[in-house]
Amino acid sequence: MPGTYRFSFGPWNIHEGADPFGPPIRPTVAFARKLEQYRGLGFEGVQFHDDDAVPDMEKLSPAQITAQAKEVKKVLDDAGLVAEFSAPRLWEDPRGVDGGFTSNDPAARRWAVERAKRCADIAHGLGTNFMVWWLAREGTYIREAKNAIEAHRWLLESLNEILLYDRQITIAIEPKPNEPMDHAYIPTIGHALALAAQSADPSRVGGLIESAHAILAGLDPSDEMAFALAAGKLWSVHLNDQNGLKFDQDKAFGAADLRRAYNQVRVLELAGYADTERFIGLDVKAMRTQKPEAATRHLANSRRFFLALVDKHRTLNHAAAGQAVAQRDYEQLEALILEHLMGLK
Ligand code: 3MF
Ligand code: MG
Repeated sequence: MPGTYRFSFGPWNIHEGADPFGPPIRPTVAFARKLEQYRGLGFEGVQFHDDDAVPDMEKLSPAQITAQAKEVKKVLDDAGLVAEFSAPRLWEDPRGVDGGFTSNDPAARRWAVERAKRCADIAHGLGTNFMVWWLAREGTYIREAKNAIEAHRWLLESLNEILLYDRQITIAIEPKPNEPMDHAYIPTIGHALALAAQSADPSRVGGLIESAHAILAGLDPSDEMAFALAAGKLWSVHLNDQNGLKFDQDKAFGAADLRRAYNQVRVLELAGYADTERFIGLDVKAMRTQKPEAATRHLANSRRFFLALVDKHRTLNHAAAGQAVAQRDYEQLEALILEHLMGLK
């Protein structure tokens, strides 16, 4: 019996459509209303930034923060949803303006670590042991602004402090090569897993791979995933698509390159990812032009395209593909794949 997939997204994936050149164009959807839509769209996992769960966390004590996170857990339970992870949103606070863990300012670095501790508390309150670190501003606008050697050591020290603070927490690092910074310090899954290996507890540090981030690094997302899967370290994904080297587009899964999307599905299928507890996260954005009533289509569509590609993988003539591989007839293999994807045979 082939496994079935579980899907997740974050509340930020239902959004007002603002971009750097224009203000919001759709009304804000209340958090509670967003949660109501998950099931209908085919999703059961909710991804949280720490302050998605506890919006005013900077003004609250650790005990109050945990209590609020537990309240959110009750809402999730009632809606038949589960929290996948909590992620420290360091990049919106003025203290994180030049990065948190790698800021030149020791007070900002201390703040970042304390914030990450609260984020771990929030994860537990929400009923999960899982954190994701997208290292938004951990990098530089100009290289000379920081000592990168020192910065990498600070990053590792921060990671270790969280691992020692919370013996249950597991952390997936989400690499991205740029944006908002010009140069980000952990641009690929290789960097993320090297950091994990040096950490105080390598068994509790893994990776989350986002398709667009790999593409922005000039890499193939399915090979990035394979690298993590081979090490047992692919703990979540942010599937989406990206049309070349430009701003992070977060297009619907498969929208720019269907064959590349197929290969991501294929590698997840080869790894038996569906049989794990892990989620298929869809980090996709609605186009600015979408009207409010049609501003969740990108989520339902991405999930549908993913499942259609799963079906394509499962219904491929694997015997014929295997034969082509055995004969090193990759022209035949390629034709077989394209014909199958296009429904020609
Ligand atoms: C940025 C991202 C982020 C992260 C999110 C969770 C807004 O390019 O992809 O989404 O995925 O912060 O870690
Ligand atoms: Mg992402």
